[in-house]
Amino acid sequence: TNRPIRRALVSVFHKEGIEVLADAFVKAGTEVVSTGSTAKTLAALGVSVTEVSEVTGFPESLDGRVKTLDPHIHAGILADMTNADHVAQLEQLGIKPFDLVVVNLYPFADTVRSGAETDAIIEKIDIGGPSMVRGAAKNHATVAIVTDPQDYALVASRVADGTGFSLDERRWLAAKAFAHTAAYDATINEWTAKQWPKPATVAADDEQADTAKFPAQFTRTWDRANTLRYGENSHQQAALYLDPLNQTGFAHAEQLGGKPMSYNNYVDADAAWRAVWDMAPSIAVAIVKHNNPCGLAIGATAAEAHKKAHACDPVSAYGGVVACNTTVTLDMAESVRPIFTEVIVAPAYEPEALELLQTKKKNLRILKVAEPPKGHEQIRAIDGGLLVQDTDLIDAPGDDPNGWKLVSGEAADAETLKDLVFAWRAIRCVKSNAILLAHDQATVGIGMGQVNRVDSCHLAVERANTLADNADRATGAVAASDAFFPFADGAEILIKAGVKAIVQPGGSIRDEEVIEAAKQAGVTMYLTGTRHFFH
Ligand code: 93A
Repeated sequence: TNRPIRRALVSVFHKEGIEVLADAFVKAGTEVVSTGSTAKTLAALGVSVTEVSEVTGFPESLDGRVKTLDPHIHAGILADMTNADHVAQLEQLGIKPFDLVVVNLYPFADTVRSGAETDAIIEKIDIGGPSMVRGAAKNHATVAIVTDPQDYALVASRVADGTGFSLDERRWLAAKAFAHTAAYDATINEWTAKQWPKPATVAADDEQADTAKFPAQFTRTWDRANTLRYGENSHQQAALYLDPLNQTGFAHAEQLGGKPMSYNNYVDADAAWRAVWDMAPSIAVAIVKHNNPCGLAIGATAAEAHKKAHACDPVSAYGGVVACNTTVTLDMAESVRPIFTEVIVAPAYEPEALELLQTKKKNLRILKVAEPPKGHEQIRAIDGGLLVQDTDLIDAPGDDPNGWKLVSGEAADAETLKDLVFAWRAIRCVKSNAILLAHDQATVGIGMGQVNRVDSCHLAVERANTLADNADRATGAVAASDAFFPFADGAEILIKAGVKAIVQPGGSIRDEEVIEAAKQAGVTMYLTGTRHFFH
């Protein structure tokens, strides 16, 4: 089934790596047909190349929009040379078949990311390229299609030794080629659907109009970055995929040291990264385990923030993920050093800090992320579907303390209000039901992920009062609740433990009972009007 490669069509936007192919073509005496600048590049590398326009008898025209879109090219790609009738027709038409097609497409996604004008983006929608790719992939019976520069070395060796590709290999190449054009079109769709939602002039009144945010089809292709050793557990396979239109997000973190990232490392580090940026512009450090913070703090320095965050729950911090929203200093690295830590993530590292972490903590995964998290949509798979929502950011109406409603006790003094604002921002990264106690810009007790709010209150108080040398951290702390108290019982636990102020959304039908409990104890209570569930 092997088919030697005698005649090749090459049309590539990215010319990297092409010298490997050129070398093989020269050695094997392969006949090469090529488009404008690809032909120039190949000629400069010593290949005797025929211009596409010579084959078509038609000049490349309309600023390159029409180059290969011609039957002299496409019949050569699509003729199945195992079919006698096709062979005879080609002969009659005076068209020679191709054995190999090498194409890569105009860089549409790169152009969108570069912030180019609409016209420039449109011009980068490749038409002739995908047509050749699809044609050659369909006709894998006799043509090998190559779209991935990673395969050039393989192609070169098959050209040079004269063997060509087997049918199985051509099928595999065809499958890769279809994935390539599918991804390309999905990216175009994602961009155009956002740019051009259904206008009111064509949307019927009774129909749910498309919006730029939720187009009629959610089509997007992520590129596989790497397969992971395993998923959440060792019997689950897993891989990381990257969004071609967002190349600065956490998933694109640069790893500067340590063991390979695992599935759970990605989940936890992403949560930690998000948590610290909710505190910007203050310097903050978060320590996350199992997608929940076991410590989060603001400090005057990164080292101080880390010490405060660690002190919240030194037991749980063992084997945690540490995120910092500013440069990791040598002091902070020293602070992390004695603690078993899985991952550290930050926007930058002092050179001495990086060296210390790389040399003294060889297993520690060190991640550098270019930009703070953005408000991308959140996607969660359910059986047979996807749920898509806006990312919950610290910009909800209830996040501005100026809009909070004082419903019990005295207005908080400046210090207390600062802690309440901290607690309210911090509660967002705690899984519901979430109760968080804070003091001096640091968490001191966190109750997370319980199926009722009373248990979360017990847990927060218990942790505050048992996990540190100073065994009564609930007294004088402030408390935040991610959603309203359905009954007074949860708030009563916090009040009994000695908290001085509580911030919560309000909105329960029993708000009055909850507020009354706070009033009785003279505890300050604010209602934000907005909740921050995190499921
Ligand atoms: O504008 S196109 O859609 N029209 C075409 O007929 C055509 N043929 C090849 N773009 C076309 N191509 C693309 O040109 C290829 O996919 C490749 O990306 C690029 C190579 O052009 P050059 O060799 O001039 O750099």
